Amino acid sequence: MTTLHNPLLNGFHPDPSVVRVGDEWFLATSSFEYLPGIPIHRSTDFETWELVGHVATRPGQLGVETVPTGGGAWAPTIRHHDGRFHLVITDAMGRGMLHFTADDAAGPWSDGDLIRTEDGAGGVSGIDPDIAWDADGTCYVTFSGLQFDGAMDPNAPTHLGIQQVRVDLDAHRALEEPRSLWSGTGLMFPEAPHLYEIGGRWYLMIAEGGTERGHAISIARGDAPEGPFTGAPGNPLVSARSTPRPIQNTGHGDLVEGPGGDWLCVLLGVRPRSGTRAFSALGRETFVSPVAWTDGWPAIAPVQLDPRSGTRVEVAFDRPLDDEWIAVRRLPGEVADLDAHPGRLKLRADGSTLADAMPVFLGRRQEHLTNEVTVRLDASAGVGGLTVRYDEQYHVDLEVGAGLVTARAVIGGLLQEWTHPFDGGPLDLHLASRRPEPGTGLLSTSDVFHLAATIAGERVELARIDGRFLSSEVTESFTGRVIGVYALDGEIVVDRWVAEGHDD
Ligand code: 6LW
Repeated sequence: MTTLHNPLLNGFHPDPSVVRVGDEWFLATSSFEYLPGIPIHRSTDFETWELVGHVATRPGQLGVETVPTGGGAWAPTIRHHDGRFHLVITDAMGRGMLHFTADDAAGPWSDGDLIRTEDGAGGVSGIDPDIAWDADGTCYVTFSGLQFDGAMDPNAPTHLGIQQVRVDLDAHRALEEPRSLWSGTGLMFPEAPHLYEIGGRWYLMIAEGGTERGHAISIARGDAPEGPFTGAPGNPLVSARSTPRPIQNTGHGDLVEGPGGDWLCVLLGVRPRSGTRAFSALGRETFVSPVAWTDGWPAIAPVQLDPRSGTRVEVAFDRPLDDEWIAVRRLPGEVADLDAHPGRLKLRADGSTLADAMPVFLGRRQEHLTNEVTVRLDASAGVGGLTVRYDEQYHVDLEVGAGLVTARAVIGGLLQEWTHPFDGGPLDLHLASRRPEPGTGLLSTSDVFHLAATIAGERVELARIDGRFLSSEVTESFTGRVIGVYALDGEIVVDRWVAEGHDD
C-alpha cells in the first residue's frame, strides 16, 4: 500500500499535473515569474519525489522577463503520447498558451510553440490548458476561458467558461473556433480542466469556486471528447470549504493511476494557521488523495495531512547550484558567480533593489512552517543580505552594510527597520519562522519571524515580525515564500547556507 505523505511537494508548488509512464510518475507545477520555470518532479512509488529538472531553463522559452508580479507560468498539464512528453501551459501576460515537448521529462524541453487560433492571427486565449488525444490521434486542447483583456477587473474578469479546440499540433494551430463545454455546478471561475478517457467514457474534471477557501473539484462524463457532458451527482468531489480541516483551498486536481493500480488525485491546497481567518505562509502546495470508483464515478477522499519528517539542507557552494535555486524573471546563472571565489557564492549588485522586477536575488522555496535559514555572509565590499520574499512589495530582510546589521519589514507601502552596529567582516545571519508564543484569547497568527545575527560570537536578535504579512492571503499572491540572498551595492560573498525545518 502506498504511503501518501501530505504535502506531496512542500513549499509553493501550485496547480499540479501528473502523468504515469510505465512505473514512473512525473509531476509539473506552476512557477509564475521565477526561473528556471515549470519544475518537473519524478517518483517511482508516489512517496519519494525528486526534482529532476525544469521545462524553462533557457531565455525565451517563457516571456517572464516582462510579466507583472504573479504573471508567468500558470498551471501546466503534462502528458505522454506517441513516445514523447507534452506539456501545455499559459505564460500569463507573457507569451500566451504554449506547447512544449521533450523525449525525457528531465529535459531538455523544446523552445515552446504558441498554440495559435484558427486564423493564425494570435494565440488561443485562455488559461489552464489541458491536452488529450482520441484513438484517431485527434488532439484536443481544453482550457479555462479567462480573458486577459486590457481592462481586466480582477474581481469580475471576462470568463467564457470551459472551452475546447481541436489542434493541429504540427502547425500549432486550432482547427476551429473554441467551443464551450460543461463548466461545472455554477461556482465561480471554472478552470483547471482535464480530459480523460477511462473505461470507454470521456471524463471532464475541473476546478471551480476560485483558488481560495471556496475551491472545489467537479467532474462530468460523456461519450465523446467534445461532450456533451453530464455532471456527477456527487459534485463537488472535493472541497474543504466550511470545514475545520488543516488543509484548505483544495482544488485544481489531476487524476492518475498510482502504484498497484489505485487511482489518485494530485491537487493544490494550503496549510493556514491561526484563528478563523488563518494565514497560509508557504502559499499553495501540492497534495494527494486516494480516489475510489463507484458506478463509473470517482470519489476523492478529503486530503489527510501527513507531513514528512523535517529536512536540513546545507550548501557549501563548492559545486554547481542544484535545481532548487530560483531567481526572479531571470535565470540563477545570471546573478550567481561561483567562479570568482572558488567554494564561495558571489552576488554582484547591478543597481537593482528588492523593489525592482529583476533583483540580484537567489533563493529557494520555504518548505516548512517552522524553519530557520542561516547564511555565513561577507559584505565587506558591498551591501546585501538574506530575505524572505513574496514579491517586490512584501519581503522581510536581514541586511549587512555601512557599519550596520539591519532587520527590515517591507509590507505593501509600509517600512520598518531595526539596526545594530557592526564593524564588518563575515557574520552569520539567521532568519527563522517560529510558531507564535501561546497567547491569550483568539488572536494569533501563522508564525513569527525571528531575525538575528551572530556578531563577535554572540547571537543578537534584532526583531520579531508577525508572519501573517507574508502569507498568500495578505499578499494576494499565487506564489509563496522564497528565502534567498541578495546584493544591493558592490558585491557580497556567501560561504554557507543551512536551512532546517519541520511541520510540527
Ligand atoms: C491558475 C488557475 C488559478 O492558472 O490560478 O485560481 C492560476 N486558480 O487554475 C494560477 O495558479
